[in-house]
Amino acid sequence: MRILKKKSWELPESAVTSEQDFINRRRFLKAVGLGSGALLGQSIAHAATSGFPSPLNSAYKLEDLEPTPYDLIKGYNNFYEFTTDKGDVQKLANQGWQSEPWEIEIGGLVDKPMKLDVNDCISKVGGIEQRVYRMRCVEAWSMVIPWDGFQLSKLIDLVQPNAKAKYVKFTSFYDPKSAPGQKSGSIDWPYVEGLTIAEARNELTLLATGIYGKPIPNQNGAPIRLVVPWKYGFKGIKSISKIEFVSKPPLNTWKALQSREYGFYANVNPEVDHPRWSQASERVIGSGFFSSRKDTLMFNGYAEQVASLYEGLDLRRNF
Ligand SMILES: Nc1nc2c(c(=O)[nH]1)N[C@H]1C(S)=C(S)[C@@H](COP(=O)(O)O)O[C@H]1N2
Ligand SMILES: [Mo]
Repeated sequence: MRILKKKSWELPESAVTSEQDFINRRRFLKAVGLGSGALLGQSIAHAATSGFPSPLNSAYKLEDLEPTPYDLIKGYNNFYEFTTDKGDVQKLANQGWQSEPWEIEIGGLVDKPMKLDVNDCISKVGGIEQRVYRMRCVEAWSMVIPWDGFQLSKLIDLVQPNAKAKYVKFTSFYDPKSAPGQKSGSIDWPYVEGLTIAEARNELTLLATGIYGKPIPNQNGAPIRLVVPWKYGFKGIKSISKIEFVSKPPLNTWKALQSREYGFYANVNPEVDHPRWSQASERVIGSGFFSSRKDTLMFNGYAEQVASLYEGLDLRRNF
């Protein structure tokens, strides 16, 4: 990753490891007797174990959609702290990086700052629930993921932001010794993301601690990651160690990398193309040998819940 001729975030979608390459490679490894467990030699890490099994919240079920197979959700990942190769994240995130125990610090412009273990955090907010959400990456592929987690608004109520708090800044871990991608100079680590307070309080906004009813795998952002299903996937910051309430919009990692292509809002919008590819449709991961495409929905299908947040905002300029 160090001496890329083209920086990876500048690659067109077609140049990124395709899902089919990934599936073919897995098939090959299976055929030669290296199933996932053997291949990874991994002792399964147990991130935040609190609250399982979690009850399904049937208000967020997505009747019309089949969840993406678990193997694809945990085997096809973007997690640049480890590698830019989607098929290798699973291996590299399970070779010595510790997602347990995990402390999370919540502070900034709040009346009740706190620093606590992630499992204590889960108990304080009253446990977790399961919700099935669409997930749409800015690279124009999508999945359907059954998350376990809790509504971020519950945590906001606990820490009580004051009147000056207008945005929420999220920061991932920094551990270049066990996260090889962080040795690279191309990204200014740690990974940072941000939301407006209203976005953070929206009913859809989750802090996820599980997938498919099990603690979230390292490669998906153990032990706790953000899920904002109406935004492109890069807003869903993984492995959060700090949450701060601030007065100015935080400069998020992808915007810092390439502000012409990636903005602060990053709302899924089929009418506003990426400068180098169309956002009108998406490749459905796991939809068979010739992954089918489907039309991308405004706000990824969540307009009813979030459109009011952006009334009067020019979505073309505020991408
Ligand atoms: N810390 C961190 N969070 C991150 C990323 C990353 O590289 N580092 N990649 C983002 C991108 S581009 C996507 S599409 C999603 C992928 O999540 P998944 O691997 O669980 O599907 O995580 C997002 N969160
Ligand atoms: Mo993404």
